[in-house]
Amino acid sequence: MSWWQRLRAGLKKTSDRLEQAFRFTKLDAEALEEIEDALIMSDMGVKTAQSLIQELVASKPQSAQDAKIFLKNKVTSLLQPAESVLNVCLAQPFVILMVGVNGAGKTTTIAKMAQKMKAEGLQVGFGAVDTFRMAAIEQLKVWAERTGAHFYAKEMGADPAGSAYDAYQAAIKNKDDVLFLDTAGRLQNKAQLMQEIQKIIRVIRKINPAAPHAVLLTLDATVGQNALSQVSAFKEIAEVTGLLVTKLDGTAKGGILVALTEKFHLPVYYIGVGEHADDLQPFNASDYADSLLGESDEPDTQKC
Ligand SMILES: Nc1nc2c(ncn2[C@@H]2O[C@H](COP(=O)(O)OP(=O)(O)OP(=O)(O)O)[C@@H](O)[C@H]2O)c(=O)[nH]1
Ligand SMILES: [Mg+2]
Repeated sequence: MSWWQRLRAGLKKTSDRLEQAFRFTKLDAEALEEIEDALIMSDMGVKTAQSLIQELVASKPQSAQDAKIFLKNKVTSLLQPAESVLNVCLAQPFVILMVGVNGAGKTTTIAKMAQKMKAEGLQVGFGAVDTFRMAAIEQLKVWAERTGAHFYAKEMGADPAGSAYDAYQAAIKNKDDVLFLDTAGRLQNKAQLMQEIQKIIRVIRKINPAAPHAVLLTLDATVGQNALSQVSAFKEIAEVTGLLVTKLDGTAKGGILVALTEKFHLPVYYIGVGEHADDLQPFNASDYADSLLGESDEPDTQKC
């Protein structure tokens, strides 16, 4: 399956529901209720769904197709502020601190982003800051070997902030263009682990007060509305500069990106629809709205 097909397949539950809701002959109360239900069930949030319905009514669509196009354009404009390119040329090395809850997809997303950066000719380094689990260090090491990234790690159990510091020093010495710091997954309600992120930031700022140049929060889209509380919690302890949203090929309902953008106005740099490198793609508001609403055409611009 192409990247687009995987995204379509992932969001099928939502797009099927919306397609069904748009099979009305008259935009009456029943039809509006069905569209509203489909929007709410997509995880975009009740308030957003209700205001979209109000705007839809006010636009006085002449046909179901009209109504669908109106909604597609609205969803695109709600998502537009999130469309953004991560410019890693602003510093060398450009330090990216990866944060997120357990299993969100941080480590694999690092590997996928690194693969893209390597293809652009950038030199990449990985710092193993998740020192709690041997398997985490090993996993990152394997990805470093596969992607040709430099790998920086201390022994298991080492202080995470100290590991980050050493990785940064080594990346400077090796003239890496980008340094990813892979932190351990942490529940947003575990205060001590959350504070550790602040310590990591404090320590690497001793090398450069502008670092980290990006703090990227990886979110598993299948958690739905819980993603909102994850962003709130991580934003409280670190200045999250952008989002990476994974697993949109799974049981995600997709509307969560609308809710996230409305609430936090953070860039969404990449979305993930699978486990391979090509399954991570830059976020495009219009293509995404198309797949959410079940438009059948593959976008003109090939994604891979
Ligand atoms: N289907 C699917 N699986 C994904 C995607 N991104 C990551 N995964 C899978 O999710 C699982 C967890 O990914 P990791 O990268 O290890 O997650 P992590 O956030 O580093 O996890 P911890 O280090 O334990 O906190 C792996 O099996 C990945 O292959 C995606 O976009 N789609
Ligand atoms: Mg990991």
